Amino acid sequence: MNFEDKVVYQIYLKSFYDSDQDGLGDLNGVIEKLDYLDYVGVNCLWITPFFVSPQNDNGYDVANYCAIDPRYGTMEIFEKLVKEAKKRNIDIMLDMVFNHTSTQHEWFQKALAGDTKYKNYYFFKKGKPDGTPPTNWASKFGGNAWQYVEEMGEYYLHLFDKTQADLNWDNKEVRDELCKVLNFWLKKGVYGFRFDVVNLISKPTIFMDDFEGDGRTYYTDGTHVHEYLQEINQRSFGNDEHIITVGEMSSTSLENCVKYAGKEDHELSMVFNFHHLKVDYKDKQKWVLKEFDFEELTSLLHTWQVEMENKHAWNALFWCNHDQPRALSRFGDDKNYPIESGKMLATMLHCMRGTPYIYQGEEIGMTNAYFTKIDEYRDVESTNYFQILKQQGVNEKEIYHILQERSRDNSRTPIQWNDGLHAGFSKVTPWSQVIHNYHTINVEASKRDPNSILQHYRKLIKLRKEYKVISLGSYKPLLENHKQVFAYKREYEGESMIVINNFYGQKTSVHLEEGGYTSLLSNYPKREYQKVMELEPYESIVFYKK
Ligand code: TEU
Repeated sequence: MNFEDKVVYQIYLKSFYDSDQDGLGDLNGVIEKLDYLDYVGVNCLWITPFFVSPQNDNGYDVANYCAIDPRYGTMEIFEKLVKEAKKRNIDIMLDMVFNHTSTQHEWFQKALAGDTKYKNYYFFKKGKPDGTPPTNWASKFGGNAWQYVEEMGEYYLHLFDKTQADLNWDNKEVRDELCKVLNFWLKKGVYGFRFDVVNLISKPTIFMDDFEGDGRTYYTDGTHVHEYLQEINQRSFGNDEHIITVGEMSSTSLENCVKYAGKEDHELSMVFNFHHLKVDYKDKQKWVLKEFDFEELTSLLHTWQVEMENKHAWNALFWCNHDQPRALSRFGDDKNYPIESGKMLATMLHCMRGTPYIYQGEEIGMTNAYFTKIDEYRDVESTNYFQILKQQGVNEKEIYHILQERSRDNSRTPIQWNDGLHAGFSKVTPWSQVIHNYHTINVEASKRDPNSILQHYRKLIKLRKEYKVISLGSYKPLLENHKQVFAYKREYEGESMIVINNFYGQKTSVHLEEGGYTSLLSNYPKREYQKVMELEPYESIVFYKK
């Protein structure tokens, strides 16, 4: 295994850096910023999809897996990126969206034209006798998950947007095609893959209505999913132990993740699960707000840490991605304690057992966008839900409040490189508005300030490289019943580390075990280890002893 010492940086390409002044980030923009990424200290980049796509879901609707969307660059530029990154010991990880294709994909177009071979690549079904869709399943972006095709008199399945048709993995020809895609990119020197919603690929043989939920119990962690992952592993990335793979697992279970990311199971290197990011969903519903439940958050994190370790499986650690609001605005305090809470969230995550992922902008303390007008929102999910919530009778003020907390656009705004025009992202108006706070929150300012969140991330990454206990140590929950502190202990061959994090803007105290520890990192002036410690708002300390 080689992924314990990795720190992955996620690039949401469209908003990273615009090198050709069209308002969209691009691959050449990544090349231009490689020195910055090297300065941050990361050694792997996950780049969100830049393949040919109509961009109805910002590239998660792929029309050609082996060609680059000209808006993002060319194959030559991509090859240059791989080479230039390698020079800085940075690997490239691609985002494979294999649960569905765009309806613009040649396969789907041929299916529409009546070619049976390609119809079998997807799920085309007759409606119920009364003409309604084959099942009552809901699309994740709102509405029914089946789209009617008039000319065919049939529906096709789309768990996401209606322009994202689900692929039929039970068809071996589909798996053959997808393995070809993986091998194509491996030959280009790619060293990793993130697989989009990959636990949704095994659909049932009989499609039935779901009277209790939105249909997910029928296709999540489906019957053949482990078998299919083992197969693609064997036929592509599994032949090189250096390749890192991470599966995005939607509404998954611990039991399944232990297999997806198990050392002996030959499926994937690690998994993203989202349970810890639903602790502020009321009754598990994304569009209903509630304060985050600290007890639920900490007990979930502890349980997954402990159980994954017990079963020799590996975690992907993350707070943020392009689908989640900014963690600083969500679990920290972006108004009163932005620096303290930003650093606390970073420390807490980076010292746990697993591979940490940094989402672009997180390292400089970027906040939610807090857009106030619907035409500032770009995401299909947000614009759909704006209407859906209206139809449900929610008043407009409340809808905006919900979007400001939950919209995926919150984390998709351009990176704030400096305090110049369009935050230095582009010289022309960007596709999504720059957040107004870029005058103070930006990369240049963070580089200058020795006390910035960015400098704290750099220290954390450095510590991971220096202290094996961070990358390889065992994990033990501490202070489990504390109402505002999340703490744990890591141990490895005689080294121990204690990490204490106050999650709130109020002071508190903790009782610790016998001493002998020294402080490695803190977000307040350095502190001595004591058995009883008073913690400042959002204080976070890493103690170490050998
Ligand atoms: O996301 C999968 C997913 O289920 C969510 O995180 C999704 O954004 C959420 O349910 C909406 O509330 C992945 C990609 O990361 C996302 O950007 C794509 O839109 C989606 O798959 C479809 O490919």
